[in-house]
Amino acid sequence: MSDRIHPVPADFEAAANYRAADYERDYDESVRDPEAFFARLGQRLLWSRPYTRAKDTSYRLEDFHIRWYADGQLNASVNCLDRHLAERGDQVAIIWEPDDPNAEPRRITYRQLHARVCQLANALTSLGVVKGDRVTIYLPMIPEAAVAMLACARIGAIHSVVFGGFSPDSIANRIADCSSKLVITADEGLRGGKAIPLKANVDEALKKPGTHSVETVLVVRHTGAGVPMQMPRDRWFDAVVDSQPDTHEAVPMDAEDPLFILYTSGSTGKPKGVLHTTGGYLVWAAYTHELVFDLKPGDIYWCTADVGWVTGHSYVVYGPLANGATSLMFEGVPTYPDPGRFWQVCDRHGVTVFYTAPTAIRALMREGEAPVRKHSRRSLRLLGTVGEPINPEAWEWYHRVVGEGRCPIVDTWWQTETGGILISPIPGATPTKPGSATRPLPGVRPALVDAEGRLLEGAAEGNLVLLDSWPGQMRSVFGDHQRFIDTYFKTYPGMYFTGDGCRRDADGYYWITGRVDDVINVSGHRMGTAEVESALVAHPAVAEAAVVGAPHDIKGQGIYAYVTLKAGVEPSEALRKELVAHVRKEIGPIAAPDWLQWAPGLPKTRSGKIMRRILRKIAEAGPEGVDRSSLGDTSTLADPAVVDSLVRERQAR
Ligand code: 6R9
Repeated sequence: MSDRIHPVPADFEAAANYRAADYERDYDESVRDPEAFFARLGQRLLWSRPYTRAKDTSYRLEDFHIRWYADGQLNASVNCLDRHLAERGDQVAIIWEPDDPNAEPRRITYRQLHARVCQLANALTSLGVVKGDRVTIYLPMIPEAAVAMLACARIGAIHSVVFGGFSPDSIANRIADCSSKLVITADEGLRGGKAIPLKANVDEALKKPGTHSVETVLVVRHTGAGVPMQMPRDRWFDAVVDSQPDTHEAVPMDAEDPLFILYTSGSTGKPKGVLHTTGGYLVWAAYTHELVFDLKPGDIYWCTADVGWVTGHSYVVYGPLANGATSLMFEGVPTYPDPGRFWQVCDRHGVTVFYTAPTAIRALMREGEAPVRKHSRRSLRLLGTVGEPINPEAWEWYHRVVGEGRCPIVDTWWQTETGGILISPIPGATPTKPGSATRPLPGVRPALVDAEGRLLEGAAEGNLVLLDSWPGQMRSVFGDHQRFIDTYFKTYPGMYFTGDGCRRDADGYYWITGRVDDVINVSGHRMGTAEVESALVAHPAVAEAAVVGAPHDIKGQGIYAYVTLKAGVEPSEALRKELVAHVRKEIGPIAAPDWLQWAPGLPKTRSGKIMRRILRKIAEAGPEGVDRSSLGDTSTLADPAVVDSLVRERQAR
């Protein structure tokens, strides 16, 4: 991988909230005196009852517990809304940019958002929802999604947001797992000009076994499409909410009372309900949002993630609103109506901080520079990425083309389980290296271990663990605490295991190499799939690549590469040879793909993660062809048809 260093730009550093010396000081304190450090961090929130102790955690299996600010009380909605009213009640909290570029954006002030959240909190109470009840939210990227989350938080109901792209089966499973009492949805969603039948999907889901706990479905009128309403279960959101008082006395929550559940897939089994609690989660979301994005008054901050993913929870809703920022919420997709949309939106609203995923960057890079250059992007001062390792090629393009070389890039490593960012540059403090998430934030203690759990020192490569807790850490798997302990704390006793492989260089920079189950062992050499992919993508003909291991007679595992070519490039035998030679040259002979299949598209989850499990199965198939049943559930893919074309290609080979 690239070892090119980008220093902190002098003008950025001069204006930054936080510089290198601040980082060293805070990091040292967080290790030397964690109680003092974390107690100070908690002071950024408003507590209705102050805590007397910040940290009370132990990873030892005999005495396992994770508690933060435990005797304190607060309410997340009060922290995101009421607290700001006196000083910035008329400041815009949420800018909403609709899917259709010709439709009107909405600007909602803190005062307006507070009033609407209070109304919904009153409505939920009148519908019998009480503290501890679960509420499923299945909404498009519209302000009502934030309103729904904050109204739940206000009355102490635990929200479970289900991404608007999930199927009726997935919704039903998630409702059944946590026995939701109420569902909040919309008539339809809109993405890239296409209507998504949300209400119809909920109707379908509620016919499935295990969903009888649902008493009420609130339906937001969004596109205005006619949808059948089943009385008395289904109620129009406006009809129930508009008549409610716009003040509400928030329910005080213990710091360790649950705030939300978010389902996430593991390597095996059904999705886990990752449980986050109130105090620690909000402290961490707010602290990291301000620190990593160098938040300043007047910033227009845009995180493109959907609220159906953890990034949307922490960095569209809770972090920015707890900090009194202006958060842009975008309903659409990067390529609609054209691949210049992101930059058109940046110009339209004067976006200063922009946070997206490498997959989006690669997709836009494939379209060339013209759609970017068409828009000014003058307001941008900081760029971020999250979700997967970013290949240096895409990093450099993001930096040079999108950021015109002036905007630092924060490559933020974290997980649904971690609640917020753990490893990332701090833009005014940390020189960056393309492809590296750089160094741990204050309060975070990463380490590398070998397969036996022995700690590795200095420059090394191994499995990424965390030696101690931080406030944003998940507290449990909903309904299955043992699964939480077994999944994360049994592999390496006394440590939290991330499931990621990682390299640390001589400067102490961390380079995430991908999930450990994505590491290929070629002739006894460990090979990161990300590394091979990065090399492939660095070739001018390649738009995107995914690499998996496949059984190999001599090497044990061989390297199987799926390659998507840039628009206008034709596949050929000569190009195939050229790409293999290119990887051999970039990394070395052991990295040369043994097989290379052209892929018109890659199977991705709707959050943009490549489903390597499916690619591995296709790559593993013997002469009898691909066994479709071995591919598992492909219905949650962004485009399930991609799988058919890959299987056809594979069988024809
Ligand atoms: C926030 C989020 C978590 C997994 C994580 C890792 C990968 C996330 C990354 C990254 C390299 C980054 N990941 N950020 N890998 N560099 N900056 O994405 O949560 O959906 O739970 O995924 O994503 O493999 O373990 P989640």
